[in-house]
Amino acid sequence: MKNADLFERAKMHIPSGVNSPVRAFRKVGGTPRFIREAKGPYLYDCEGSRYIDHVLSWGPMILGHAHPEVVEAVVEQAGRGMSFGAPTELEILMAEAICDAIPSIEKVRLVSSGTEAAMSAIRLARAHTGRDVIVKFEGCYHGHGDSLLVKAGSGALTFGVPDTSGVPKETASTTAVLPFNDVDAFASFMGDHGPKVAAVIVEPIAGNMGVVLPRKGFLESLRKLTSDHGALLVFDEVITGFRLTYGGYQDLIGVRPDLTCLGKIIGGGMPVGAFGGRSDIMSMLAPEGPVYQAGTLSGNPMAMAAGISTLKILKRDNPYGELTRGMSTLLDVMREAAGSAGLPLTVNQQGSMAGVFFNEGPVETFDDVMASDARRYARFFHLMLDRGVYLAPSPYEALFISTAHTGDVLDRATESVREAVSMLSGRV
Ligand code: HOZ
Repeated sequence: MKNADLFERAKMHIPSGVNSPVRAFRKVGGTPRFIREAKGPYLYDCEGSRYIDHVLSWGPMILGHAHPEVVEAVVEQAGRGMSFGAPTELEILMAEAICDAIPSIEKVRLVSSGTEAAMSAIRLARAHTGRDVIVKFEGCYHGHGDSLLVKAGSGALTFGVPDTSGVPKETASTTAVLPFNDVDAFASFMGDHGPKVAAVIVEPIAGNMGVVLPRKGFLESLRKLTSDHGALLVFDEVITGFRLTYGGYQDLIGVRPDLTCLGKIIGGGMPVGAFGGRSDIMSMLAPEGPVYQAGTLSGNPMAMAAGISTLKILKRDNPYGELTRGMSTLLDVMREAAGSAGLPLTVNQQGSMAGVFFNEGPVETFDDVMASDARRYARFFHLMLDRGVYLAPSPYEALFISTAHTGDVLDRATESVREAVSMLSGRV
């Protein structure tokens, strides 16, 4: 079976042949790989080619693919039933684990995706404050809910349609978009419109325009000014939750949001999302309160089994130091190779996630990201793919590693980076 044949067949009945736009490879060119299976650090496509996977399902597979303990938990649960549409103890275990790990979350509701989590958090914030305006930041992505798909990152940015069609003007007009990392712009906006703002939502580390770290004081200012103006602060930790520490990035920096969105790692690879925070706010959710939110598959037992076992392993093994060291090894080689080739390269790293930009740094804003050379990234992507390393097929996504990326695997990925970067400069 060929990737190209499957792609043609997929296009017959699936728009563009994919169920999420970035997968179509349009920003990098070429044929998407159709994955047959994955194990540890590797993906295997339908042609039998093996790739070291640095996408890791866009973040969730922090333990690598098909981790035996996670698989065992899922298989066991499958034997007991896959969906009940009724409460389970597993949901309580998950909620307890989240609330224990992230102190700002006093109560949490489980949903099926990060999109749902962000959409619901926004609805809750509007109800709680009785206000309509949402503030988001350029290049941050919070799923594809209508209010949040304005100047968004990820696929929306990859395909240059950050303002999607199909969203009513009235809805888009209640979302204000400000530059990420610009405290003055935020302070001035809040000075003018603060009393109308229901919530400010932010990825505390932007992970959907590559990886862009918050400048010192940025998140602290969001916290202070939202409190001053009676607006809620929502951290979208769908990517960062449990990726950088056992808990949220918020715990590393000591900024406590009112609401937090989670997803990815807490589902261990299964479709999951969660939003939680202050008890007085969360209590406004139906049936206790007037804010309706529901889902047949919310808290699904299979997803809970995968997520709980993933969290258990992360808590037990505390692999975060090792993950950071692995990523640093890879990136050091990347910087060194670019340096000796005289290639402009900026790498933003936080623990086991990173953004790779082909331009002079620093890359701290959306404009800096847009100034990076997307065509050079596409070339880099293919040079790496040819060497059996799978990176995100877009310059506006993150690079991840898992606990399975060690020893030989890391050596091979590192060697591939060295070769690919040198070839980019035309020296080999
Ligand atoms: N929004 C995801 C990355 N940040 C892409 C999901 C996918 O294409 O699978």
